[in-house]
Amino acid sequence: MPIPGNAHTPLSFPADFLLGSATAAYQIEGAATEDGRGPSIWDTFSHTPGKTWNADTGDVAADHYHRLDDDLDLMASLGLRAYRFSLSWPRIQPTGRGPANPKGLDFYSRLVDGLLARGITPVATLYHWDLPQALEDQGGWTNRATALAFADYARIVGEALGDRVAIWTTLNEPWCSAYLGYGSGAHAPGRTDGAAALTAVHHLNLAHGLAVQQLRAVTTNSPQYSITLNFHVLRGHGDGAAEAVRRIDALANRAFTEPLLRGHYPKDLLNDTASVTDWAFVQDGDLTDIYQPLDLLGVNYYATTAVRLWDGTSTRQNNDGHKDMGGSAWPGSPQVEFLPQPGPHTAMGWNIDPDGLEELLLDLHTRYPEQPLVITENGAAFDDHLTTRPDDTHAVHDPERVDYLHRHLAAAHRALTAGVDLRGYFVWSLMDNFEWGYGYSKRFGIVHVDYETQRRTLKDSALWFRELALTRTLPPTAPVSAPPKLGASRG
Ligand code: GCO
Repeated sequence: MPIPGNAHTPLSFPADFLLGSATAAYQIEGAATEDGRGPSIWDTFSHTPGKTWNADTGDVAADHYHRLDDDLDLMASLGLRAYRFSLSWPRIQPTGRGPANPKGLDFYSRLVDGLLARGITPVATLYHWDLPQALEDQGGWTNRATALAFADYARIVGEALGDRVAIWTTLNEPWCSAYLGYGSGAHAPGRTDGAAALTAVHHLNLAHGLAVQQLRAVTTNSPQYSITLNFHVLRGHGDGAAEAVRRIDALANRAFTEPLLRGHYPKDLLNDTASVTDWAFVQDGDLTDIYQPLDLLGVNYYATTAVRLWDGTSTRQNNDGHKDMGGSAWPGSPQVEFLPQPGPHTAMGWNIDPDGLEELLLDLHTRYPEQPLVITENGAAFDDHLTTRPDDTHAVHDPERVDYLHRHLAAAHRALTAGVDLRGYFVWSLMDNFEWGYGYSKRFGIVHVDYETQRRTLKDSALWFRELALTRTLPPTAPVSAPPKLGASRG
C-alpha cells in the first residue's frame, strides 16, 4: 500500500489552510537585560543552580532580538504563510504593571510589520510562560491580581498591535504554567504545591477571559481570538483504566476546555481535588468572564500519555514526559501512575504516535463541534548533526524529523477529511532554541542554530516544509539531499 501523501496519492490542504512555524519569546530572543526588559520567572529559574540542563539560560538564546530582519528573511525563504510568536510581558511591562516600555512594544511592532511586508500572517501569543518576576514575588498565578494585571497588559498590547495582528492567542499551554510551574516544580517558578497549582489553573483561565475582552475592546482589524492548550491523549492500562483516564482527563484537559468552552468546571474535577482545595478562589462572575466565544482553539500535540491505577505497593511510576523535580503535577490523583511507552521515541523520550493526533482532533470535534481548531504546535527533537559540504556550506540531514512531520500532517489531513474544522498547522519550531529545563540539549528546529556563531542552517526538514508550504501538498518523505536554492546557511 502506498504511504498516504506520497507521489501516488498526494494529500492537499485547502487554500486558506495556515501552514507556518512557531516560536516563543524566552526561547529565542536573548537580549534578556536590554532596552528596559525586566526579569521574568524564567530568568530567575534558569539562573538558579540545578534547575536547567548545563545551567543553560535564555540570556542569549538564538539572539533573535538582534537578528530580526535576517530571521524574517529566513521565514520568507521557507514560504511560511503564518508565524506564531509570543510577546515577552517583561519586555513590555518590566514589572508586570504600569506604563508600557516603548522599546519593548517597538520590537514587536517591527516584527509584525516585517511579517506583513513578507506576506506572512502574524499570530501573536500574549503569554508563553515568562511571567514578570515582580508579579511572582507577589504570588504569581496563585494571586488573583496577576489575572487582572494580565488584562491590563493585553490592553496595552492590543492598543499597539491591534490594527495588524491577525490571530491573538492569550495563553500558551496553561497546563504547563499551572501544574509544572506550581505543582511538579519542573518549570518556573519551581513551586511544588498542589493547591497552588489548582489556584493557578483558575487564575490562568480568568486571565484568558479578561484578556479576550480587553483585546476585543481595542482591536480594529477584526482579528481572531484563541487560546492554545496542550492536550493529554490518554491510553489507559490495567483494571482501573477508565478511572485513571477520567481523572487525568479532568485535571489535564477538561479543567481548561470546560470553563473556556462551556462555562463551568467539571464536577468530577472538583470532587477529585476536594482534599487539596475547596476551590474558594472561584468568585461569582468568574466563569462568565472566562467563557468567551473563541474563533480558534489551539492544539499542541507531541505524544500520548499512558496511565493506570497504582496498586499502592510497587514503586509508583512517574513517566509523564516531564522532568522529575520532586513535586507532583497531578494534585488529588496520587493513585494514578504514568507508564513508560513503547517506541519509537524522539530525543525527548516521547513516543511517536501520529494516530493520537487524529484521535485528539476527532475527539475535540465531537465534544465541541462548533469550535474551529488549529494545530499550534507539533514537532520533534532529534540528535541532529551538522555536516559541512565540500563547498563549505552546511546541511543537517534529519530524516526522522521529516518522517515525524509527514506522519502527523497525514494524520491531521485524515481528521480534516473526516469533517474536523481544522484551520492550520504550525511546526514547532522554526529554529533550535532554549528547551526550558532541558536547555540547549534538545533541538526542535527545522532550522539549525549554531549557538557559538548564531549561524542558521536549514535542515532537510526545513526544505521539506518549504515544499509543503509552497504547494500545500504533502511532499514525499525521502530526505532532501539537493543543496537548497535559498539561504542554506545564514550567518
Ligand atoms: C511546549 C511549549 C514549547 C516547547 C515545545 C517542546 O509545548 O512545551 O509550547 O515552548 O518548547 O512544546 O517541548
